[in-house]
Amino acid sequence: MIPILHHYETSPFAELVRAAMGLKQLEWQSVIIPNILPKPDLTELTGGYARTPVLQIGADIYCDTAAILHALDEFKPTPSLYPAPLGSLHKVIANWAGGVQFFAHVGAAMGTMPAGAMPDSFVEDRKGRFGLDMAQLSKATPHLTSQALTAAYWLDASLADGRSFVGGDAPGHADLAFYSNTWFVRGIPFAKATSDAIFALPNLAAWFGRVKALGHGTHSEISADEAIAVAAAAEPAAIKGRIDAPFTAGQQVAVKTDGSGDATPTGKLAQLDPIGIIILRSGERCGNVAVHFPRLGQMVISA
Ligand SMILES: N[C@@H](CCC(=O)N[C@@H](CS)C(=O)NCC(=O)O)C(=O)O
Repeated sequence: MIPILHHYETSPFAELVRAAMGLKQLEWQSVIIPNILPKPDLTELTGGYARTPVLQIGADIYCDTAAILHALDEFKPTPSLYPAPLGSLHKVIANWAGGVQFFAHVGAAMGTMPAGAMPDSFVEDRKGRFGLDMAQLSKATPHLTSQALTAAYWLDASLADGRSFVGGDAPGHADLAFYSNTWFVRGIPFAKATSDAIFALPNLAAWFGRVKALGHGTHSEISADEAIAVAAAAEPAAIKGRIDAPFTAGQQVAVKTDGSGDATPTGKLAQLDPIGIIILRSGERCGNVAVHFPRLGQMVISA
């Protein structure tokens, strides 16, 4: 089974997963999805989750980079995305980089863009779904820039002892999470001043080059219809985890992403433990699928 990534080029979280494909030298298939709602082909698979990216392995659908990286590590265990000595601490660092620091980097970069630089449809989508207000964002830009630069300074200082990656000799999830934030800032020409300040840090700049050199593995493009047909022809993999009380196996639940107003996927609960959440559901076109979420950042509600 070849992993299928549903993504679009400019998404930093998608870049994180593409770099994970590179770290593991994986062969994968790419489905380019819209960067705004509606996303009918994606939500056919997820049941409503509409963020970017989503990974598909047969009839198993992984929402959020935390669930995606865990899945890729099971799919091809070596080299690990959680190498020693940090191990699971990679997840802690990546959670910070992908949370408050993600908003600092994206806000700092997007706040520099003049009115009209982004399509109205994009601005409206982000306003409706995430409360993005471009006027307020541009006022917050100096503050957000200071937050991003502080993270850059910390990273540069950590690398000053000569280590190649955040945790030592081997790259892992934490590297990919820091990398995707700085990659986004670097890709926005209006944010050149911030990007220049970040990349003036010599240890960080050299580290960025090492992470970028991991590449993206090898991929080919397929259509959303083809990806849905792959799910329809497959059955979800056997469940390995347990269900933590007070929930019970088979219970109908909804999984709501913190801070998201997007549609909430519902299905029969198949796993709920610190490794993650799995619901079983079916779609008209995709048939039976298992939809996976990380445990952190998702609220499970009896439906
Ligand atoms: N916690 C999620 C965050 C994903 C996320 O917020 N992605 C952004 C794009 S980088 C997004 O979904 N934007 C709205 C969209 O693509 O429709 C993860 O780690 O995957």
